[in-house]
Formats: sequence, structure tokens, C-alpha cells
Amino acid sequence: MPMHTVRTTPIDGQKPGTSGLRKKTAVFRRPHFLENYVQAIFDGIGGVAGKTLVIGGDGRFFNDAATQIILRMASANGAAKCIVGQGGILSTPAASHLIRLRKADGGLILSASHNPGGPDADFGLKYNGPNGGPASEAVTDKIYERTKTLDLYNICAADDVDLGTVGAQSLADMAVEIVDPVADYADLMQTIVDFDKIRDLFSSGFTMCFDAMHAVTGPYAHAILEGMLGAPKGSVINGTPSPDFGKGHPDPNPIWAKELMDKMYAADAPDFGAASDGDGDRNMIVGRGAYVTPSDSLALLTAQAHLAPGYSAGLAGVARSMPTSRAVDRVAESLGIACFETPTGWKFFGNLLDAGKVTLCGEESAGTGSDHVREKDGLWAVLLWLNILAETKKSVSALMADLWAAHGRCYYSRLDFEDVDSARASTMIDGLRARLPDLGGTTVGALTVKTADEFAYLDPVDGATSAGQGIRIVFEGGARAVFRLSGTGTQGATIRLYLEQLETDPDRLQDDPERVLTDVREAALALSDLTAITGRDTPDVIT
Ligand code: VG1
Ligand code: CO
Repeated sequence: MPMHTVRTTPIDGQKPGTSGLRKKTAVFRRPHFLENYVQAIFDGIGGVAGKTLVIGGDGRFFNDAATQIILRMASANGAAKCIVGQGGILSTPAASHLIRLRKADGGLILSASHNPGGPDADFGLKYNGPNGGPASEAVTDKIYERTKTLDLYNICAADDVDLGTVGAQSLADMAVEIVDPVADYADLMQTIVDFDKIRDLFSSGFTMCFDAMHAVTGPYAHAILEGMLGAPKGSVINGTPSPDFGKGHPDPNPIWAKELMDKMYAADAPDFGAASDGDGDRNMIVGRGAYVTPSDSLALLTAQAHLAPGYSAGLAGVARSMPTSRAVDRVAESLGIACFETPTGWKFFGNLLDAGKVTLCGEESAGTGSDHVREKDGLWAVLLWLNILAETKKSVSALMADLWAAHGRCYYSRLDFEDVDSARASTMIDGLRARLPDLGGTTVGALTVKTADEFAYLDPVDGATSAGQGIRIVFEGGARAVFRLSGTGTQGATIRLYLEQLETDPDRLQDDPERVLTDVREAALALSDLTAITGRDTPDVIT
């Protein structure tokens, strides 16, 4: 089989963000771009000779063509074997599981997650290591450094692999195994949650709606919820993955999962609603007329996980990303377990999970997961919720009311200002950073600043440090505002402003979040000068 070494020019230092490299699809399709980045990954991880890799993606436009290129490059670079999801499909958590299950040396996940897909939308590629988790900061840096100098890549000329047929094939000297993307993942779920209990729940008339948002969880949800657990046919909506996600935005939040929200707030709403994102690692939970914030969902799962067989022995500890609300901290404290605060992005949870310091982790952006894989896992969260609903026989809103009564309620909201001029966004953050030392004691509107700092993380496992991870301003009286710039956007800068207000008064646990958060929102906007600097006064998305 002819193997080519192609001379190329460096792709101008493409820095991977919060989860791998995300770009406009047209950029990834430029001549040699994908090839250069794949070679930089291979070189950055010390080569792939003799290694086994797991490969799969969320089915978006360019997934299949990119998979074929990656396979030809893996072969030319001497990989021993690639394990590929049928049709080039693997959800992010299923890929993480497969890497671990098959003891592979790592994997490549083709996805831009919740970003839209299509020729004019976004594409992405992420490398996960042998523990099944996103590459560490150190590995990411090596890949990035390599993109700056790389001038050759290896690829072999070969026919396309038949991605549609499960079984063994080969590509030159490399073995290729096409696997059912759902089977191993479904097996794993049965070891964690009580499928019999959930089956009983559905046979008692319990109803749910799972919105796969035309993305990768469709096949998983059809097989597990409707097939194995007996949820009535039609419980899964938008369950066939499409290359452009039905022209939608596969981000499971109340804005983009509007079809589900409308159903859940209708008079004939099902008992339980959930949605997942492009690559299946996020989840949104909604009860009948009751949206659950992801931060609250993490707190609830922490409080109730022991009801599922996989966590019956209790939790070693929990972790949340810094902008995630402090609701889970309060639950952890009452359980007497540790609660870690990490920078945004799943890679930071990996070390804590590997070291056995935490069992559950989560992010405000609708990511929840546990030590069963090294990624967040959308469908797993839905199944754990179902297990808890089956055991407690309570509604979602009753479970939340109980949680708030016991621990107080962290009212929470995130404001996203998208496609902001990058220079202006940096000016705003830099200005705020410069003023941080003087903010303590400042009164803005109804609130007074208690502490203000920029979050830096010291990894308790390997001692690595990560600075510049978001600006946090804590006010007297339980309010907090956090500012950070997104690392997953593909156009301009996205400013995220996270607002939180703790309420412990039992008579004020059912208020309108927007009203409760007005003071902290105004204080944050005033302190940052966001509107004057960026010219923006209304967020593009509020979740
Ligand atoms: C966003 C979220 C973050 C999440 C990341 C990847 O990052 O805020 O919590 O880990 O997306 O999610 P950023 O840098 O844009 O805020 V996903 O579902 O890629 O895999
Ligand atoms: Co995702």
C-alpha cells in the first residue's frame, strides 16, 4: 500500500480550547488542515506506532470523510489498530468508555459538541488519553507546540474503510475493528443504575420525553430508554442523528431545546423531560413545569446517588467547575465528603477521578458525570435521575423543594455575550483584573464586594497549576458573579457572566430567579463596565 509523506506548512499554531480544537467546518476542510492537526496530535503524544486508538464522532457534516483521513494517517504512522464506532459514530462518553474497556492508548473524538454542524457551521477534533479523558494541559501544550513547526505528515493511499459493517477489516498493516456504538455503553449503564426499577416505573404509567436534538444520543436513547427500559415508543424525540442536527443548535438548554421546554410546560406534560447535546456528554433535566439548573441537578444527584446500585456505598467526594453554583458544596458538607473546585472543562476532573478522590463531578453548562468514564455523560445523568425518581416516587419539583429546604437554594443564571470583538472582550477582562485588588469593600447598588480574585488552580494530584481561570466577585449576603471568556467559540469572543444568589429563608425558596438575581446582575455589569467597553447590553443567550 503506497504510503506518502506530504510536505506541508505549519497551520499557524492552532491552540486547542476547553475541549480540543473547534473551528468553522470550512477551516477544517482546507487543504492539509485536518491532516496537519492530526499529525500534530500524533507527534504531540509521542507517536502512534504500535498503538491502539478509538475513533468516533457525533455524526455531524464531515464526520465520515474526516474519519477516513484519520484512519489512513493512523495506518501510515504505524498504529496497530483502530476501533471505530459503526458509521463513524460514538458519543463522547461511549468513546471514553471504549478507550477504558479496550485498554486503548487513546482516542480521537470528532465533534464540536453543542455547536451547530454543517458546511457553514462548526467542526472539532479532540484527543483523549488512555484514561478515557480529555488530554491534560501538558499534552495539549505539546500538541499545540507541534502545530507551529510541523511540515510533514504521513498518510497512505488506500480505499475507504467500510464504516457501515461491524467486524474486522484492515488498512494496509493496521487492523480496523468496527463496533456497535451502543452495546458496550448500554452494558456499562446496567452495572450502575437499576434497570429493573426503572422498567417498573415505566410500566406503572410514568411518562418521559427525551430530546436527542437530532444528535448522537438518538440511537443510544432509542435502544436504552425505549428498547431496554420500556419507555413508550415516541418517548425519544428528534432521535435520528443528522449531519446538520436538523438545522438546529444541539445545546440542551431552555433556549435551544425549546420544543422540549414547551412540552414540559404544557398542561399534558410528561412526568420527566431531558435533552442531550451534539456529542452526548451534556444533559438538561426538566420536571413537569420545573426546569432544573445543571448546578442544582449536580447537587440533587450528589444527595441521592446512593439510591442507585453503582453508588450504594456512598461517594468518595465531588467536584464542580468554579463557575458552577455552590449548591453541591452545601450537600457535600452535610454528607461529610470533600468538594473540589476546578477550572472549566472536563480535563481537570480526570486526575481527581483517577486518584479516587471524587465519584461525581459537574459543570453549570449541563455536564454531569461520574467515575464510570472520564467525560461528562448525558444519558447516564438521565438514567441516574430515573433511578432516583423510581426509588423515591417523588416528582422532580418535590425532589428540588426537598433539596432547597434542606440546604438552601442557589438561584443561578448564566449570561452569554457572543461574537464580541475579541480585543474589546480582552480589554474588559484585563480592566477588571487590574481593579481586583481594590474591589473589596466597594458598594455597587444594593451589594457590597466581599472578595474579588482571579481563579487559579493547583491540581491536588499532580501539582500542576492553571492560572487565569475566571474572575470571581463574591458579595456580602451570598451573591457571586463570575466572568470568563469561552474556550469553545469559533467566532469572535464569547463573554460568559455567571450569576448566583444563595437564599436560605424557607419562605423565599420558590421565587422568580430573574428577580432574585437582579442586584447581582446589575452590580456585575457596573463593576465590569461591560456595556461601555463592548457596546453590548443584552446577552445573546440566558440560561
Ligand atoms: C463550554 C462550557 C464548559 C464545557 C465546555 C465543553 O466551555 O462552558 O463547561 O466543559 O464547553 O463542553 P467554554 O470554554 O465555551 O465556556 V462540550 O459539551 O464540549 O463538550
Ligand atoms: Co458536548
